[in-house]
Amino acid sequence: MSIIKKLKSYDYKVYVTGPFQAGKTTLIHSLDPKAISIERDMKEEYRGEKSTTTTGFDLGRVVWVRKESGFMGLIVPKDEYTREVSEYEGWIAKEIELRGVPGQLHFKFVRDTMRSNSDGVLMIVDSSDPGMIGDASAILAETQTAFGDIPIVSIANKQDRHDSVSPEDVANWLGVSESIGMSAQNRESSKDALILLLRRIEDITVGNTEGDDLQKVISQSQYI
Ligand SMILES: Nc1nc2c(ncn2[C@@H]2O[C@H](COP(=O)(O)OP(=O)(O)OP(=O)(O)O)[C@@H](O)[C@H]2O)c(=O)[nH]1
Ligand SMILES: [Mg+2]
Repeated sequence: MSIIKKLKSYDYKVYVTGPFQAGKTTLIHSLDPKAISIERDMKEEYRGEKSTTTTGFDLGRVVWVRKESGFMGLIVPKDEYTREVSEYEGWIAKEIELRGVPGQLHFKFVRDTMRSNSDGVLMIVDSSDPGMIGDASAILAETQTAFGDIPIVSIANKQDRHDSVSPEDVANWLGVSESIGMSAQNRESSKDALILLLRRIEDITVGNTEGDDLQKVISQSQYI
């Protein structure tokens, strides 16, 4: 094991990117309620809402626990896992660092700084906000160029909104082959999206180049 591996406090680092107000911070807090975020109140409304926007980063820690490697498993917040570790004796446990970045284009320098040692990417897009297609494409291109060939899973977020388009339409917006429907406000769907990425990461680690058909994995896999 290299010195860097020994110093790392996680097994996999997931970089969460995407355009302004897509749902990156919401996703990370859904998965880890104790996540920390450096953000500020927005000065003006965006699409009728005055929310917060990330100016620094989000940092969440979760553990992916499975009884066997082929299972989907559970995503447990790190502090909860630490408290209840005896319940998971004999399970496979992988520590995951979730690193969210700002979506505003001018914070590119922050996105660049946060990338090191990432193992996979969740690219979050608001399926109800076609006005952000240009920024989403720019951030996707920036991400693909910077990372080379680590797994990037595209997420069509806010599927709960009546004005959202389908995940297939979001994939077409981005020019990618697939996109996964999700609502970051719903913990279960956030968890499924993260697990799909983690399975892609593990496929590469163990040399399975076929990858998963994402929607098929959700419907067929045993949970724990
Ligand atoms: N309806 C709905 N609203 C969501 C969802 N996810 C996030 N939101 C809302 O969208 C707004 C932006 O969410 P954030 O998580 O702050 O988005 P972000 O991508 O971190 O935004 P920046 O930090 O500005 O790049 C907030 O008002 C959230 O409550 C979702 O799945 N459904
Ligand atoms: Mg944010």
